[in-house]
Amino acid sequence: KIKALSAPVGTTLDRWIDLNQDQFPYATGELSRLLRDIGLAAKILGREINRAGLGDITGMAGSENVQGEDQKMLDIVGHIRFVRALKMGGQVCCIVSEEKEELVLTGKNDAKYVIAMDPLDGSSNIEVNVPIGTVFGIYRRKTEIGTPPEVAKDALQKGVEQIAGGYVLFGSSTMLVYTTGYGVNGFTYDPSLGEFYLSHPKMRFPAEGNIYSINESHYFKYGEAVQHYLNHCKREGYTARYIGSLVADFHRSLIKGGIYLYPATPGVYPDGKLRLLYECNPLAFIAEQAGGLAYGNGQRIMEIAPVNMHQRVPLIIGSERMVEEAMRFLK
Ligand code: AHM
Ligand code: MG
Repeated sequence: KIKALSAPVGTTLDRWIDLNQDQFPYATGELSRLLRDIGLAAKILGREINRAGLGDITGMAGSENVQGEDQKMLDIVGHIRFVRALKMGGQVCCIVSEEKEELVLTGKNDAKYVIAMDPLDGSSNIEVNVPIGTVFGIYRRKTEIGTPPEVAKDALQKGVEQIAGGYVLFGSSTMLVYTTGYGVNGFTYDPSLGEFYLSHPKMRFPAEGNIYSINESHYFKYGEAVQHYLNHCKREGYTARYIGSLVADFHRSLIKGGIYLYPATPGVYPDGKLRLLYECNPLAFIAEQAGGLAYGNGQRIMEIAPVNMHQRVPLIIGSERMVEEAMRFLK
């Protein structure tokens, strides 16, 4: 296995990608270009988000997405910005997006890669100025290059097939955190220079942690096992933190040590709320690369075989010890 790259803090994202490129002797540069396209789309979307309160884009768009939820205008803006950047970049043949029921075909049938993404997650937080994020997972296409991509073969791949996974956190600063399977690195955006800089090299979950993150208002809807676990968290004196923005809640766990749970709520979300392909899998990839764990339905998230592009799965993700402890209650 190729060793995780080390580069000094302050290296630009572009330079980092070039250095990484040298690590893959047989790579032809397409993945590097794709990562750059994502960096560019993140900058463009970040600009819209930063001035969101000024335009009339924080409200409802009047339409519903696949899951029947109201779409915020910024959700759609995020989708459009990413699709445009990815189409122009030409490295992906298709896109699975939370905002589109069908597979988005880019028309680039010669492209090698498939991307699954939630262009703007946590959108209920937009109008209250709370962190939101983009989540993405990248796969190699399984159909032959030059042919039209297919849902079953290209979109419905297991998380273990990801060759890159990451998120952009639009918080008090904008960060891009991603892995290509050789550790996790975080880049912070400097708006005055228009560049992402390596700020968090080789990110690792602290092995321990004492922060638990869950929507506890559903306590009586969760099964007994989850209730026992939550009682345990309180008895142990763990700290509760819940932003309601998956990327932000995950990022805090990654930095401070902690666990995030979105269990099933029978009657409301019988399979949990979060989507396997473009919310759980990319974060699971990052979690495992950073020494953490990610489970759903007692199974490693990345080993679940998807049957539907928008399927949901209960999620338990975070620091190793905390996830193991929760799993003991939930088995
Ligand atoms: P979204 O994709 O519609 O934005 O929903 C996903 C979000 C996650 O960011 C967050 O963790 C979760 O929904 C919060 O759900 P709830 O409000 O039920 O606690
Ligand atoms: Mg989402």
